[in-house]
Amino acid sequence: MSLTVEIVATKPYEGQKPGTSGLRKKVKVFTQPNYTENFVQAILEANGAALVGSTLVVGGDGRFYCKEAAELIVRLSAANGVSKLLVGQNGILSTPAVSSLIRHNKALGGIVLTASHNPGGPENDFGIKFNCENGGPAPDAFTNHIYKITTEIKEYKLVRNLQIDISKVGVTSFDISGKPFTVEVIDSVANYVRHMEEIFDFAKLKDFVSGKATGKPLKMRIDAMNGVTGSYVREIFLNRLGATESSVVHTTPLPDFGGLHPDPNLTYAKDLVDTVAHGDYDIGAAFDGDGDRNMIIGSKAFFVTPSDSLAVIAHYLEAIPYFQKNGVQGFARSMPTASAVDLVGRKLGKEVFEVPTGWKYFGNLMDAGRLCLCGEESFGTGSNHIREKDGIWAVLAWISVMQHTGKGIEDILKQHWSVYGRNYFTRYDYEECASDPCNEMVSTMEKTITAPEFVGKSYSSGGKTYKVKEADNFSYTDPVDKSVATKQGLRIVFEDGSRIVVRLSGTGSSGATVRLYIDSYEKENVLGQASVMLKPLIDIALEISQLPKFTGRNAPTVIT
Ligand code: VG1
Ligand code: CO
Repeated sequence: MSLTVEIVATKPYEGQKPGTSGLRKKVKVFTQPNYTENFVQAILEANGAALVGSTLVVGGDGRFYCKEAAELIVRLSAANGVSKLLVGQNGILSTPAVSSLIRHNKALGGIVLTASHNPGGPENDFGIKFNCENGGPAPDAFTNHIYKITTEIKEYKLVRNLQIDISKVGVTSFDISGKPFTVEVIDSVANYVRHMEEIFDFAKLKDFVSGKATGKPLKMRIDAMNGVTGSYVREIFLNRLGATESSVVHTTPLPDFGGLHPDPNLTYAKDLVDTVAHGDYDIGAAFDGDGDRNMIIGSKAFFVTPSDSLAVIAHYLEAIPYFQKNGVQGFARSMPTASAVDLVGRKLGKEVFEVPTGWKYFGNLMDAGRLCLCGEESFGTGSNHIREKDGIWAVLAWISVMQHTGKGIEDILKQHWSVYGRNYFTRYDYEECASDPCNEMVSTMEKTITAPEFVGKSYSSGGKTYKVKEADNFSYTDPVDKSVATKQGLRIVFEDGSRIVVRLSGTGSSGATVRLYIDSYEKENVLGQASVMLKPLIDIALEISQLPKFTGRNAPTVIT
């Protein structure tokens, strides 16, 4: 039976502007009549003529409304001339898995249903983002185009009667007004697991994890935080690497993440941190809702900052077969990320890039063959095996480093610092503040720090004095396509290389979140406590930004 395309009249909704990584709003916003339809239609149209006859990947982190949204995308795609959809079973695919699938299938792109680390459930957040044919998040020019379409949209196209059961793996073909349309529901984990097996030496890792090689099994606690990684974690760590059942927790993806806030940091992954602090573990790890972030802790919950994690992996890339085979190109980090990886890059004679916050800025450099490893301070680490950060990949990289060195995590870090010195780093997040005062704070601070007399000024606190070397609102010119991103965060750099960075989050669903990043390098004094070492600079940052006055907050919501 041939199905027909229906044209449905609609009106624009305000505010469908993608942020750092897609559009994120409350579920109640997405479920308004035509809201999701409008945005998906805009994504499809933004692909222009390439959409007709294309293949797209669809999947998400399993949060509330994912399945309904995936089914809706099937009906909209069918009506807009897409020829094939690869849909994760039950709508489930991690963000790195989507990126991998797009690349393996040479798809035009993928629609990812996630609000990442934001809480899920009917009262919380949903999100949609588009990844392009390189597998990476759509660049600014593309998301601006999507946004423009949402402001002018008058109709969307739908095949209303198309019925599809995405709970069963299999291929279904349809006839849409005489044109073929295929939906292939795929196993959510199979392709990704194969990809990881190509990158790492699973046989070696299995002997290490199971204890066959060392005489004692690796004691792990891998916490999927009820997010999408649960299914991947079980297959990889239990079935392939032979870890024991008790090594993995919270491995059932739940629509509300079981009430957890699936953000792998010291505040929201408290259960992991407490358990590893009091128990007998060699490594603890957690991921966010969509599986692209990771937190790594060592025995006794020894915390590895994401900036250090990146630098250590860079130093030991030869422990990973993928890099032995493909070679090591340059490294990169987002601007607020501490510059530990730069030191490794310098030593190895590699290019090192500093890009704005958001994984989309790494893609061009990877596509141009100039970048193979990158990271963000926000618990993002990844390589050019895909075009997204990849939480499970990072844990496999760390286990490879442990296997390669025969050392524990704390020792690996201490040795690294003894060679390179240490970048002390902390981030303060002030979540859900009122928007207007935060915008005012940023514009006031921008005026202060870009005034000519600001450079050369000295600030003192806690017996330390810092002299301003330069200050700006970070802007970035992509070395490959020369596109420019402006206003990417206020940055004060002091003479000794220490930095204060302030920016507003682009991933929240309401209000404003202020992020304050503090970074200070020490060549010799590498065994201090970050909170103590950075206290003077934090006080100076609060003074210059007048953050307590503008936000009314005396303490951050999250400290990393
Ligand atoms: C945050 C992080 C940023 C990350 C982005 C998406 O953005 O700071 O580093 O790329 O989230 O990650 P913002 O604008 O809120 O600071 V995810 O795992 O939420 O897709
Ligand atoms: Co994420």
